Amino acid sequence: MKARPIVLKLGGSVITHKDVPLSANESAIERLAEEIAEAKVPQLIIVHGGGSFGHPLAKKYSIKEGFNGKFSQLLGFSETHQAMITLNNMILKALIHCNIPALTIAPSSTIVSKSGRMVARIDDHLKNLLRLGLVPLLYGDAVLDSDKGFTILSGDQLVAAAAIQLNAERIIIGVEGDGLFKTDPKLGRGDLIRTCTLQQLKELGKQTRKTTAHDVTGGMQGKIAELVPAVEKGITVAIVNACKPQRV
Ligand code: IP8
Repeated sequence: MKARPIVLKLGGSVITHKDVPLSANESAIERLAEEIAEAKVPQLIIVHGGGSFGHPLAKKYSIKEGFNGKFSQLLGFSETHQAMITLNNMILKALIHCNIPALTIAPSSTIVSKSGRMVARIDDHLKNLLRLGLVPLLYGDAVLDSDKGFTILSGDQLVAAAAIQLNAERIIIGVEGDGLFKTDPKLGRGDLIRTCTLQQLKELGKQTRKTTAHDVTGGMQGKIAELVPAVEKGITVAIVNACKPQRV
């Protein structure tokens, strides 16, 4: 491959209205597609989160916890995945509209996790797409799990796995806030961390709150836990405010 790829995550709270179920933030999606097109990154992988499409349904049906044997939960699994492909299609459409040759890889059809962790390699498939000049597009999804029946695979886990397997140059995580804070900015004592070492990131992971009300995949703490192994491999991670124009 020519250049080392960049893996970009579009956070669910950026591309959807997190408080309104199944509500996409269309203007943010269109703006981000334009910004991605302008950036002309030679090897790019995009992963998006679930926001108000994936998380409320995953929570309602306890999808992350695994299959409980009930038919109603099977329908919930289908519904969660359906919500994600609906959101994915909006993003795909916006990217294609901006002349980005994106191609969706549906995690539910390609990945089987083991106790919630992605064990398979996806790099061959990604490399084939990148070689052709395509932009692989993945997303957090409801996936089959060899131990639990099914579960939720977060976009952050996919980002880290793709970046590690492909020895990415960089991970860019587009979130709703300005990045990592020493204390939770929503609690009023935000102190933005501009740069941080691997050791500091590990410490922060312990201090950060586990979940937000809407998030089944662990909020910022889940994000940090997924990113640590990528940073350990020497991959730089930038966490940027994707709600602000031109940050991504
Ligand atoms: O928003 C979760 O992905 P994330 C996807 O990246 C679902 O954690 C289906 C809840």
